[in-house]
Amino acid sequence: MSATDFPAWSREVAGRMETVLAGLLPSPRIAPSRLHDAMRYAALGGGKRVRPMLVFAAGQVSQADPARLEVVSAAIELIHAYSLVHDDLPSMDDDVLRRGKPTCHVEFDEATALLAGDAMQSLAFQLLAEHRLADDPVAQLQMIQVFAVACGSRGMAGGQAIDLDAVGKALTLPELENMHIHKTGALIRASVLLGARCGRPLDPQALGSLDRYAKCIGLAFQVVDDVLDEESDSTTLGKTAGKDREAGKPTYTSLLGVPEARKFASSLLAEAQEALAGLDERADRLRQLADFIVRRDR
Ligand code: GRG
Repeated sequence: MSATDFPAWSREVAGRMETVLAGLLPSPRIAPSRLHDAMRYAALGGGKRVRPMLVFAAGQVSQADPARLEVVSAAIELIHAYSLVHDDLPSMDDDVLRRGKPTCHVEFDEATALLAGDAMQSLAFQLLAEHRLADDPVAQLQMIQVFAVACGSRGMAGGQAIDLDAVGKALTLPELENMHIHKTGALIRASVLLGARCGRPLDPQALGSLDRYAKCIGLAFQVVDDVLDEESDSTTLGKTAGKDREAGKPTYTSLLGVPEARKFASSLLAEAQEALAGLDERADRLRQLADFIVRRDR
């Protein structure tokens, strides 16, 4: 497939993820079937699959085996799906719409949604432990450690704690950035780093470039998310638009306004592209993905 045909490539990754996740998630015919149904409801049939795209694009840089990238992508999507299910619970964002359908706790019930999130998190780590992801087992253990930190209190879950604490408060720009580096950025960064580590060992300079790219793109993703939350509608987004403003949450648009937030996203995009300057055409998918993340409309 041509390197320029990004839409076809992104559809291929999304289709592949659907098949891979459907095969890895427990069947609803196996007990406890309601829990398994809820896990499949939350993880299948929706989402842009941006994180798997990042895994596959980073894997191209190190010429990684696609079978390894599938496992890492599945694990990351399961963590992402768990975070969305828990984030939507009445005790957190209390939302009723996700990926264009009722949230997991609305479709099932609160306890089942909580357990579905828990079980998806466990399944993610089970997959990383069960499948060969690196030639060297120690390198694989390091990958799992990097991933665990990205998901935990020093990563995504910690970012969510900062987010919950920030409701109704006026955060400074550095405080907002810190929140999003953890809440949204940590998993996006892990997608790039783990995808790259599935293949041939990269030199420290290339790894540093990918890390810088991932940090910029993780933050840009959130800035654009804030702009879309402000400017788009619930049907296009598949989730309730304008929720953050309504809840009194600090966002890039509440701090900077939409035009400045857009400019900030563009400067992060430029920095992400600049970070890849030393890499050859194997990084082209990452370059295209950076554009997609900043220019998307949902
Ligand atoms: C509950 C531990 C815990 C963490 C929740 C990531 C997160 C922390 C909550 C998700 C809620 C949210 C709106 C976060 C902001 C940006 C974001 C991660 C949006 C959703 O990601 P997309 O746009 O979603 O990639 P799709 O549905 O396309 O996969």
